[in-house]
Amino acid sequence: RHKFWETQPVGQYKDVGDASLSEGPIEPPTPLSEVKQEPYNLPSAYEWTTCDMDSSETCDEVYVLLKNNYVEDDENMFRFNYSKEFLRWALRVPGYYRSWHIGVRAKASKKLVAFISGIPARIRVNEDVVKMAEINFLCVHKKLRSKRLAPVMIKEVTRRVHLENIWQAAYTAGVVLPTPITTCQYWHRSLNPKKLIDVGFSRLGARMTMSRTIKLYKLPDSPVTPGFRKMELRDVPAVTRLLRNYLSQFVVAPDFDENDVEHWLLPNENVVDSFLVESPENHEITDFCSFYTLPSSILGNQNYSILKAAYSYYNVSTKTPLTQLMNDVLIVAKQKNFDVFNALDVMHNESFLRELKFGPGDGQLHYYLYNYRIRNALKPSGLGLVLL
Ligand code: MYA
Ligand code: JJ1
Repeated sequence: RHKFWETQPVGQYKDVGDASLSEGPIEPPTPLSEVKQEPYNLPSAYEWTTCDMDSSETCDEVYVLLKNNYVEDDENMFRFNYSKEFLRWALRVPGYYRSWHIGVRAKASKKLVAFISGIPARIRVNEDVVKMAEINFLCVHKKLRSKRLAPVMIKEVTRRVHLENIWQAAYTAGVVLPTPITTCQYWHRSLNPKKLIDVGFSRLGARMTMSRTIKLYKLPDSPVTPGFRKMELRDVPAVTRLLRNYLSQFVVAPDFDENDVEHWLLPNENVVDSFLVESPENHEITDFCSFYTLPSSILGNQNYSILKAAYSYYNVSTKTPLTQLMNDVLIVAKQKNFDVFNALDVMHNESFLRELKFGPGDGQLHYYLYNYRIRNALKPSGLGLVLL
């Protein structure tokens, strides 16, 4: 059934529930001298290119490829439209390897027709912190689909990750592959219900009018928690402590240090927004919340071309109830003109989704590890990792 994935060191369907298999790497690292030195072969009309994301021209080519060919919903009404600034942020991370930003060009025209990326990360699985690659933005131009290009790209990124002496990876996909560590549900909170209904993102509920719907989703004008403010550079040490302590309870989570927190969580305009609660009494940082900006193109609507979506990222509450914290972040997202706030049922998110009027979407997100087996089945609430 999976001619390619059956050959890879990933959890196979036949092994699900086999208690004799232990947690950890599926196969051992090979000596670096045995890693293939030359790139895999592409069909002769195509060539490999390393994408220099410092170059605004190359960044623009990746942006355009993804804008026109990346992930769509099951009815092809919306397509992710990651911004150039977002792609730079997602790919030029602390310690990144330029060689992991891999493109494929048509030899004749030099047009970019496919892309896959990896970035380095330390991911903790139970007690072990493992150096991994996070693989994302796998994309093949619509005109080149179903030609088995994706397996070649996956093998090539694997080779380049191996050359850096890294043997594990984490990735997510909307499709089922062998075999998810867990499957998460997308939830959506309407901020601009009229537009969402007009573009077909949501429907008017039974026995609901437009004006009742608008009233249902109304939010206060500004956050209500005393001491709620934007995160600043000086907060990095306190946020790192808060987040590390919080993430330690999940089975799978990133092992963030201060450099990672500065990169991933310091506010970056139109890319990532972060807020915290500083106690008005003792100036302690007690709570934290964040979201990233990922618009979608609206395919074939007369009135609107972009859906402005915020995605819940990392949130930590120790003093402010999580529901109140998330209500404040919904208020900020509404102020910033987002149409919808999205979240997965990871970490403690289930505790606020229904109360804050999120509804389940029609999409799921499957999480995977490459060359690492997890012993026990994982619920989404055991996952402390959000990939972009
Ligand atoms: S997930 C986002 C993926 N991108 C999209 O969905 C954008 C729109 N779609 C496309 O661009 C194409 O349809 C893609 C497939 C490129 C997805 N992950 O070339 P093919 C398998 C993994 O004929 P195409 C993200 O970015 C499929 O099961 N495998 O197909 C994370 C089949 O294999 P098998 C996938 O449709 C990516 C084979 O490919 C995916 O032209 C993580 C068919 O190839 C998918 N999303 O192209 C990648 N979709 O026969 C894995 C299909 O066995 C990383 N396939 O069923 C693994 C870790 C690597 C590093 C390891 C380091 C140590
Ligand atoms: O956004 C998604 N679904 C929306 C739109 C559906 C349009 C028709 N298919 C949705 N809307 C309902 C919202 C409603 C608001 C009021 C309360 C009730 C709910 O369900 C879905 C997620 O649900 N998104 C996708 O399908 C996009 C692809 C998801 C897989 C992503 C793969 C990521 C790649 C790895 O990096």
